[in-house]
Amino acid sequence: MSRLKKQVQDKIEAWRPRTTRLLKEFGNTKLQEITIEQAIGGARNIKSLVTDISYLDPNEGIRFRGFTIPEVLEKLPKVPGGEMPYVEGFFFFLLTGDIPSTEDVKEVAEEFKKRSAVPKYVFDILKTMPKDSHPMVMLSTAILSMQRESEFVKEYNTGKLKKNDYWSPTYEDGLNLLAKLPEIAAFIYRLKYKDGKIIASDPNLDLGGNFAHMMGIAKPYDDVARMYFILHSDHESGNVSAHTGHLVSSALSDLYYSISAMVNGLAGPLHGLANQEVLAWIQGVYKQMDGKIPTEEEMKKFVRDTLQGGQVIPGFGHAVLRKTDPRYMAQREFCLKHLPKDPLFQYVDLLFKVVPPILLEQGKAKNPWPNVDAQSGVIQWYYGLKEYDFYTVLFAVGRALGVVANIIWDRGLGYPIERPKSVTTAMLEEVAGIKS
Ligand code: HAX
Repeated sequence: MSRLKKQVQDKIEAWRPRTTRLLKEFGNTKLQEITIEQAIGGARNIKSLVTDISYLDPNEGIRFRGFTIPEVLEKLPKVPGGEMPYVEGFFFFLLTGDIPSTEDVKEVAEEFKKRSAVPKYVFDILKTMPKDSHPMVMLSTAILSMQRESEFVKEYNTGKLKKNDYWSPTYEDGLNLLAKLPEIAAFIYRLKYKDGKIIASDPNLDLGGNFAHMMGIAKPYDDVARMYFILHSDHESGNVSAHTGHLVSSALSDLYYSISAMVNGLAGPLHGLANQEVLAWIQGVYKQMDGKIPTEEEMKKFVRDTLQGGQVIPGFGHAVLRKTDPRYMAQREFCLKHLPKDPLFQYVDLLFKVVPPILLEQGKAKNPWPNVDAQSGVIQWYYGLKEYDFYTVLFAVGRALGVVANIIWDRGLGYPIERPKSVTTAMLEEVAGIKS
């Protein structure tokens, strides 16, 4: 057993009594009351999920294992010559809650390399898909096609796998899948947008560096990739992609089923696809402005026209956050340092200025501030990745890190199949005292 796996095992075993005690001794303790608005309104703020991997404070934003984004970026071991931490070290940190040593990072990177070979049939399947398939459909299909590789299924089918050990083959599936995702994503990109001219993986590089290499994009895109995967990894458990992964896995569907489902949830325009929508929206403005940077007044008009057309302003608002997303701020800092004069960045900066007051004045959005998706496409565009319908694939590779870590822990702590209760409209009317 690898040192990381042993560490995860020890941590899960030490943690289990806390979960068991809460369940057995305090199972009837009330956590909150639920309103009709919450039942109809997408379960907003209903506290019914448990995770120790990240926590989203509405005003502060995300903390991974108790650390803010600047702390994570500062504390984790960096790739020599780069500004960003190893993705492999970040995954170690998500799984264990400990800051890895350089030695730990090296070991995880080796583990990933050993598991990175993508079965040939995955590439064959991708090549036969219709040319206009969305890259998220291709990613989801590629992941699902590998379900036959599941170690969990093999062990489960022996009839000998005990519940407390479910996490172990799930860990194997998780590492096997994560190690392959960068190559699959880069393959989809090169197949779809670069005439199928595939660049072979370079086993000497770390995950982020190898991804940039396989995409065919020069430095510092390797750091952009690392930052992007880390920032998008986890946002506690209730968002659509993380929740879908957890939900599907709670039926003991293996990680391939779960992560493919996660990808499908992320593909919606109100969730991960918003980063593609932001770029599409900005490009629309750009064309109408003939490439000129709009004045504040001109930009306000574009925003108001969009709202009047009944559409949302992509990249703004959030179901939980009530301030500017720190993932947005981390990327903004990167832009200020590396591409301050970029016209698209100037567009986005102008939007940061004009959109919140307009949303406030409209009075509908509970959070008028920008989220992660408002800023991320600009950086990709600047480094030459202009095919914006690919952006959510990048998000998915990052998000898989968090969802895999969560599912390993879900299984370790024996979380049951998820099954919230539904009620009828008539029942709600009765509770509300409405007489028909
Ligand atoms: N532009 C215009 N209207 C907005 C808005 C925006 N950016 N954000 C919210 N609203 C509107 C909602 O559509 C809703 O209108 P109705 O009452 O007419 O239905 C009203 O304000 C109240 O919504 P809310 O309670 O503030 O927001 P929700 O929790 O329902 O939804 C969303 C949160 C993120 C989906 C929403 O803010 C939105 O659609 N934003 C634009 C899309 C986007 O950026 N999505 C990415 C979010 C981050 C993420 O998950 N990344 O992956």
